[in-house]
Amino acid sequence: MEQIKGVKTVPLNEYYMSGHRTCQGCEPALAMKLTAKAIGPRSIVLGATGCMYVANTSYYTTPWAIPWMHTQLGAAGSAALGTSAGLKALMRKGKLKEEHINVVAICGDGGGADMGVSAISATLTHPQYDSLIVMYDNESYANTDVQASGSTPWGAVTRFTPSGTVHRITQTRIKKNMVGMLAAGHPGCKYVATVCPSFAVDMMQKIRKAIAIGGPTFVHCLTPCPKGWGFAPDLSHEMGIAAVETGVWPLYEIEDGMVRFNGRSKTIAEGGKREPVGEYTRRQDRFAHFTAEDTAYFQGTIDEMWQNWLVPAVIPLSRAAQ
Ligand SMILES: Cc1ncc(C[n+]2csc(CCOP(=O)(O)OP(=O)(O)O)c2C)c(N)n1
Ligand code: SF4
Ligand SMILES: [Mg+2]
Repeated sequence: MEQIKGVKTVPLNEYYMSGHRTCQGCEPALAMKLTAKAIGPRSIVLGATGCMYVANTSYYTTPWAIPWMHTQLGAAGSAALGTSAGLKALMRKGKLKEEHINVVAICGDGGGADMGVSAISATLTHPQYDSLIVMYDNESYANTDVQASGSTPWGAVTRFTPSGTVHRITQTRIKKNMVGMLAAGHPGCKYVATVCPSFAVDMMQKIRKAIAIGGPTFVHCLTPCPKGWGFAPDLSHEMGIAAVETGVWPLYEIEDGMVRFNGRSKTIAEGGKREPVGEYTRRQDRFAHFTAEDTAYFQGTIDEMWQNWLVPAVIPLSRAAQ
């Protein structure tokens, strides 16, 4: 497939269309649309349980205009690997015409960063099977009413982490660094990247690149969720932009072990200004209980990742003085 060079070369055809029942302003739905555009018609999509399964599979309707199959919540990795291996076997036996079919598994953060991380890890150790895993990250188990996941940011209110009078902050865990972890631990995986639908061309370019590179690849997509994060549906787009501009969500790709920052994150990595994280948190109800101290603490975790990590915003290690 040809690389998408800019907005003028974005494919016009849609393969994720009307027929779904996601909330207004649902960015995971936009992530599906952009992914489908980038992968095109010769593709099989495997969708793990979550909003992007439940809201997309109402009886007798589907937004998918390409083959789509549901898979179990923690099974995006195994579904991708099994489908890719199955296609290969069928083609080898002459039961299927020899051609490249894109295998793309899609999971949420609960399914991918928590429950399914072992299956994703296993898939990334099999370079002979082509597949892409896209993890849309709305930073909660949204479909079951917004419980905290390992991908929920510090301090955020969820159904399981309310803010109380005795304990203002009950979500005391720091967001898991999924891409850094996968990149550092899987030498057989040639491409991992972070994306956000607010940067649509960048996202489609990376999805297509992941497929073109071959082998198992992984893309982590930050997808603002109006219901779970508590903001008006027309603000989804700017919420993604604020995540990148504040440095909360760095946009980068790692190809054959080389890290490349993209867009605004490249400017930040080169020493450019980051907006204060308050510009991001103050617009979301899940952070409404934050005091100035809480915002300062959250800011500190973002500063730490950009200033002190071995590879800023990617690998959370620093070297001890010998
Ligand atoms: C093994 C298993 N445990 C629990 C559930 C219930 N369940 C269905 S969807 C869901 C939330 C999934 O969260 P995530 O993967 O982040 O996707 P989102 O709902 O946020 O889109 C849960 C817990 C399930 N379907 N299967
Ligand atoms: S809860 Fe969030 S992720 Fe789920 S359909 Fe609504 S906006 Fe989309
Ligand atoms: Mg989720």
